[in-house]
Amino acid sequence: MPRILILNGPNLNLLGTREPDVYGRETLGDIQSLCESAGKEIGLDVDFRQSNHEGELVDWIQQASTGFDGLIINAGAYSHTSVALLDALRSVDIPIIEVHLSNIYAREDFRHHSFISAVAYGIICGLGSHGYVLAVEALAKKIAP
Ligand code: DHK
Repeated sequence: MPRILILNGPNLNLLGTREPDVYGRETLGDIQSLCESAGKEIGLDVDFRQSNHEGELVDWIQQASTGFDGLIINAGAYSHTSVALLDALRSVDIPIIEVHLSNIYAREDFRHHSFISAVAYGIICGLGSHGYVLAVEALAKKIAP
């Protein structure tokens, strides 16, 4: 069965209580369950992780080359700051989708640029948790069209 890795960056562990007007009331655990169910339905094995630490995310991205067929990433605030994540993603030869819960283009100017976008073949933002499910479905089609 194809395997995909879903990575979540800093502060996403606080979903449910953090700025619910922006990020919704679902927890990261809820989103994990949605992704796992979507994966099960399509026939994708989903490995879902979160870290507040840039270096740990870099390590996981580097490891994604072996054993994973695709990657979904919501890098949180590191999307807007991290050349290290961009470089790590460039070293990985699997399809990447960038996801944001909120519409980053309707928010502060500093959120309008994402380093991740340069290496993603698709970007989903503003659709809340449903964006993750759409990303799982899109990645499944990309991996096994
Ligand atoms: C999540 C964050 O934590 C922010 O730093 C980003 C993103 C947006 C989201 O919408 O999922 O700017």
